[in-house]
Amino acid sequence: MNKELFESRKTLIRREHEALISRKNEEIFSTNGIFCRHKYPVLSREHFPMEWRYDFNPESNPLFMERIGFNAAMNSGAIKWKGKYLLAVRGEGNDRKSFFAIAESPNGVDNFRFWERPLTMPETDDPDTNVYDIRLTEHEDGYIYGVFCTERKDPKAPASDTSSAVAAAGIARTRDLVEWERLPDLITYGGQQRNVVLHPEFVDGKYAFYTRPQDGFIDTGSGGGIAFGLSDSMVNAEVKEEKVLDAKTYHTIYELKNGQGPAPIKTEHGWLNLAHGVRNCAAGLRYTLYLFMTALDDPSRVIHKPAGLFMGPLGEERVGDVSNVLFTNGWIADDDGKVFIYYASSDTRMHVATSSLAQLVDYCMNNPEDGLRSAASVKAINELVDRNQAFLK
Ligand code: M1P
Repeated sequence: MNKELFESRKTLIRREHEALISRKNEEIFSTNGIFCRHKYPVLSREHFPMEWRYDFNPESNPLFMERIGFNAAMNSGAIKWKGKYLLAVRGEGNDRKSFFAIAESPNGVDNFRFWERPLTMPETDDPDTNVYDIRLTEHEDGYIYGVFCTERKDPKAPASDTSSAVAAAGIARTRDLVEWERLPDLITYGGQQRNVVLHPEFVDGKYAFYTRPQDGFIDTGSGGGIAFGLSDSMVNAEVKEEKVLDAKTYHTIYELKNGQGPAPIKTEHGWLNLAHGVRNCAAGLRYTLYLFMTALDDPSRVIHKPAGLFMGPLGEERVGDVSNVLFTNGWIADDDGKVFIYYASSDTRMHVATSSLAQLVDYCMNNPEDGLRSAASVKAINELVDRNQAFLK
């Protein structure tokens, strides 16, 4: 046995891993003044703990080879917990299976370290093939809920079809983010479901969900957009009626489909909502993020919606397993009004952008809405130029 090789590889890989996870991040100056990107991804496949990847026994792994490989650290739920910034990461193994794992940072922008083990999510009687994109909601009932996509092979697919799947909303709850109680999947009547999110407060004494009814596994078809519905219970959650609150719309960044991001944040002016919109182009599907505000007395009523995208994939963010994608399912609002927006690029890695409630509210309330025609966009530009005349002399 070449003990020297084992030790030297172990030491080198440990040193480089430690340097990566303790690297300080840097805020990048933003000309838009709305949010600041950060220089480095906060998590990537290289961040997974060495103990999850290597067999540390020199007898059984004399070459210190990786035994379990990881492909991506992406679409993460987020929560501030006991003073720490936590991401409920969608890890994806080389085996294509996604799973959840908590990574913790002292400041929200760097030094994210995974907890000792991935999260053990209990299964229902109908086991999940794949689970992903968890949204964490600290509900006023006292639980933290995780609502996520559970994917299973389509039982109606013929034997020759090894791709067709069915997506539904899985639900689990916890009080400590370690022990999770799995509840039955959400029942809805609008086809399949992905991007389902629990609202943090009761609405009319009921649990409120943002849903995304879809005809098929990929196509939303007649699903229509981000919808809203109420359930009497979380233990047997059922939304009988889904009302579309933000419809997919011709010639917008959410022309093909859209989906709610994380649970909305309450402000004195309304609920801040962050979502993703998808459009088709010659390069394939393009996923960008957008922001809108709903009424405090009725979170299903949109009251402000700036035109177009809030963030789109830029530079290296454009490239990855599924290129040209930004996706978000986690953000954290601090007590001082700072907001950490966690987003994944191209289904590969996690980033953070920082902003504030004041900036996001100002953006929602004062940036022009989409007039849905080129002429309306030109009119909005001209109105801004007109208003600027008095200040540019
Ligand atoms: O690959 C891009 C995203 O595709 C899906 O989002 P949607 O259901 O809106 O198409 C999700 O599977 C998401 O995980 C993924 O990032």
